[in-house]
Parts: sequence; structure tokens; C-alpha cells
Amino acid sequence: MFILILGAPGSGKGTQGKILAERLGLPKITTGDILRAAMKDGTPVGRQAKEFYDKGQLVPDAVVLDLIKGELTKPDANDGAILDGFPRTAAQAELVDKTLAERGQRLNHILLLDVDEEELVRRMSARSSQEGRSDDTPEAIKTRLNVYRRDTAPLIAHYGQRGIVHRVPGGGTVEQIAEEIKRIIGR
Ligand code: B4P
Repeated sequence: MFILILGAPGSGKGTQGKILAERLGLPKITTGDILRAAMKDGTPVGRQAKEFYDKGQLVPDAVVLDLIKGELTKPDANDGAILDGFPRTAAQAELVDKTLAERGQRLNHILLLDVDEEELVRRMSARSSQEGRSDDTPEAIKTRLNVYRRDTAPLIAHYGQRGIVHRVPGGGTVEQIAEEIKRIIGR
């Protein structure tokens, strides 16, 4: 089973993705974590990503598409995975659809975490004081929200046509949201 967790920055994709992956025994693929590790290790991908990441912009598809393909074709993602943080652009969605279709698979569910903007900003600002993530600055947060609206939100309509998008109210507690997701997925 392939499940995509979609939502604005700060909507709780990472938090709910982890709970879901553990419950279903599936790997979680998180492009944000992969890019943060690459930047920390100073790899070529990390060096290319950093200038975009720190400003809250998307890392260009030219850098991210190979990374996504590599992750999806790893043996542990053969039977399913939780996708956290990608696809984020039309080109990434096309690659995911094509890679899965080549193996006779497809995205089964898309969970759209719906959180109002005030709460998103509150969460990212709170994390900023705890973790000091380089893209949790006020300026980068603003850019991330704009980029989400412009580049990623259109994917809702793209997948909506297939009837696999479930809107999940994401403003409650972590446990309430996890319960709602369990109800939607049916396990
Ligand atoms: P990500 O790491 O994916 O970050 P994000 O979308 O901004 O989400 P974030 O981690 O903030 O939030 P989450 O929803 O988990 O991407 C960072 C950057 O990497 C991008 O800007 C881009 O530069 C690059 N990138 C990543 N993937 C890319 C791709 N595919 N293509 C191009 N570039 C890419 O929210 C979690 C926060 O909310 C946490 O602090 C958590 O504790 C809190 N929270 C969660 N649930 C909560 C709840 N119910 N109540 C209160 N707080 C809650």
C-alpha cells in the first residue's frame, strides 16, 4: 500500500507519517529528512540543496527527481511505503505515478492534512525555538507557505480526479488525528 501524506509546512506530515508507518509496518520516505542528512554530510546533493532549503524554496526537480526514483526503487519499498514531503511538484507527481505504474502499482490513499495558517505559523515558530531548523525563520516560513500554495496545492486537484484524496482535519491533538487516519484507511 502506498500512502501519500500531503499538507502545508507544519501540518504534521512527519508526525502522522511516523505513527502510520509504524502501525502498518511500512517504510516512511521523507525527502526533507534525506535532504537535511545530505546537507549535514556535505554531499553534492546537500550542497546543491542548501541555498534553496535555507530560503524556504523547493530544491529544484533536477536535484530531487533522481533522489525520489532511488528511494522508490529500493527493495524495502517494493510492497508499499508512506510518502512524506513528496511529490511536491507536477514533475515529481508524474515521476511517482510512472515509477509505481511500471510495477503495476499506484498511490492508494492521499491524506490531506488541513490546518489553518495561523496554527501552521505557530507550530513552525515553536519548533524554531526548540530545534533551530534553518528554514523555520519568519522569512523562510512565509516563503514555504507561498510555495506550498503555488506548487504543491495543485496536486490536490490532480489526485482528486482519481477519488483517492481524504481531507483530514489536522488542527486537533496528535492522537485525535491519528485516530481519524486509522478510520479512513480502515486499519
Ligand atoms: P520538509 O522537511 O518536508 O518540511 P515541511 O513541508 O516544511 O514540513 P515540516 O517538517 O515543517 O512539517 P510537518 O508537517 O512535519 O521540507 C523542508 C524543505 O526541504 C522544503 O522547504 C524544501 O526546501 C525541501 N524539500 C523537501 N522535500 C522536497 C521535495 N520533494 N522537492 C523539493 N524540495 C523539497 O510539521 C511538524 C511540526 O508540527 C512539528 O514541529 C510537530 O511537532 C508539530 N505538530 C505536528 N502535529 C501536531 C499537532 N497535532 N499539534 C501541534 N503540533 C503538531
